[in-house]
Amino acid sequence: MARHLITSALPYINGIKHLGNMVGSMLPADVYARYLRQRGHDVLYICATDEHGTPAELAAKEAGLPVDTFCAQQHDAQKAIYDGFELSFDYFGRSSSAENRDITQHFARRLKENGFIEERAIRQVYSLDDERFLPDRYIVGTCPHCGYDKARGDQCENCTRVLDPTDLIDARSAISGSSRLEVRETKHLFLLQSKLQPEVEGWLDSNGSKEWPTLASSIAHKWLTEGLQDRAITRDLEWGVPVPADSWPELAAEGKVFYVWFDAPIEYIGATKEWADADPENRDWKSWWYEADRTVRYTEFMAKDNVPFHTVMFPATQLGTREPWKKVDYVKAFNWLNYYGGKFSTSQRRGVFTDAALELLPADYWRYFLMANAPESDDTSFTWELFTSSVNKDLADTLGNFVNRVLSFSRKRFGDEVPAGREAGEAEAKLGEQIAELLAEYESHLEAMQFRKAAQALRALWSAGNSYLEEKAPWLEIKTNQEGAALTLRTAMNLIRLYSVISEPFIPASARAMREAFDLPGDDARWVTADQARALDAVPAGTPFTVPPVLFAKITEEDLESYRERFGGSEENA
Ligand code: B3M
Ligand code: ZN
Repeated sequence: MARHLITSALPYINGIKHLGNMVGSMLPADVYARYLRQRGHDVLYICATDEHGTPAELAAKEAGLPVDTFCAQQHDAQKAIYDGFELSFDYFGRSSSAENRDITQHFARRLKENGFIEERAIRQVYSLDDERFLPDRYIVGTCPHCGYDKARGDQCENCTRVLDPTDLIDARSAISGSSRLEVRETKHLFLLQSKLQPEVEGWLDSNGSKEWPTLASSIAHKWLTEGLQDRAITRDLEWGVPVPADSWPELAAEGKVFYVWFDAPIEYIGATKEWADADPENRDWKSWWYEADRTVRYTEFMAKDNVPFHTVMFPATQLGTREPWKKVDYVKAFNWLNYYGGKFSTSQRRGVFTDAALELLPADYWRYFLMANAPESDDTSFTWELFTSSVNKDLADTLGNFVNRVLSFSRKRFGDEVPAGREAGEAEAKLGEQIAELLAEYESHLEAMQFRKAAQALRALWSAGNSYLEEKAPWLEIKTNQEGAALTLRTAMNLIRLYSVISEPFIPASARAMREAFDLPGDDARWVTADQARALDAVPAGTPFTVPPVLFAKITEEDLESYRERFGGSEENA
């Protein structure tokens, strides 16, 4: 048994996330966490809302709410959706917590003591009408590179170039629209990443990053090759972790707060402390994070744009404290999920959002489709056509139909208990071998976090049941050989029980329904061994069972049409 610390990138607070966000971080982390728990490992899966920064302040303003109220509401709204998706967080925290404030300030103090934080005077845009500095997205104007007239102070959305607010042409305040702006000098804290570069490189070379997916390791190395820049880690904002007055009285008095990307990764630790503070008698956050290297394996899940922050900047921050903080062991990074080849867009609300998805269909449909098509080696696309065919073929026909057919036929012919029938024969031995082999394949893909391949292997396991059933054809067999038909059905029911265990990481609700079909007291989802898979006898004859309601309803042509209409299909995105 190992200890596994798992985190997924913290969803930003400014709005409901889309399916691309879901498949790029939280969902695969959940699949992995569930699998490891079933195997008996000690798993701690931590996530939180990322609540600071200008987008939060601006979204709150748009909603007409104080930013703390807005964040509290949005946190609850996101949490409810993730519960709906059955994400099995051990804790879902908030980066605005007192825990994160304390730990972030502690990090900053230590970095200062060790000479990795420096105060520098920089020139920033100040709005005379708003009476404040305008960091990042608080300033808009025309992009000097492409001429787009709604470019933000930190980046042009049109050409994606990273900007400095002073680059913008015809700059104006995003708050008031005022263009009475001037450049003023103000002091900020800088993290001296350039000084930490050699250590980050040394750490990356020695920590097994060569085994990471290329996507993660190549991005990390690219950043290092380009050279780490010192970065401003404070902002002039109301909402954020305050710069501690004991270390920087002047900046604290000016109300400076830390930049969101400084405190967000620290919230992985902060949220773990939130988890422990909720039950201090029984939970120990430090053993996961502090001097934990030898016992804990730490895996992070994220989309590719988040990789530099996690593989370079956060480790640099940790190393600079000169304290034994747990650093990431494995980074699982994802490409983009597109919507019909175009981008999912939060600002334009294009694509399928997590709230709407759950209104349409149960979580398992989405979980399965998304993981089976996860953008691992490349970007992939969501289309309603692909989604429909995957749900109908794999979930409804291959798995759901098998379950319902076997259980209802057996009940009709043999009653409410698993029938006895003959001893297992050659066909069952062959099936057992095949299942054990496929299971080993499935496990190795899950261990390697190769989710598309794992989904394929899972599908192959479901198909093997169908082939067995077709071959034995118990509905014919029963006419001449009652005992033989009973054996076939008993074996098929054992497959259902096996499916209930091994499908759990992908489709937990349906797995539960399958498991609960059998009255096996004390049965849990504990993983099966190869021998158990080969024997297929966990559900003995005489076990009472019920027929669950249809596991997966097919998506009809009319449904498909209505989805296309409601969400927009290929035409709009071509
Ligand atoms: N909040 C993800 C994003 O909004 C960002 C992740 C933080 S992880 C520490 O792109
Ligand atoms: Zn541009």
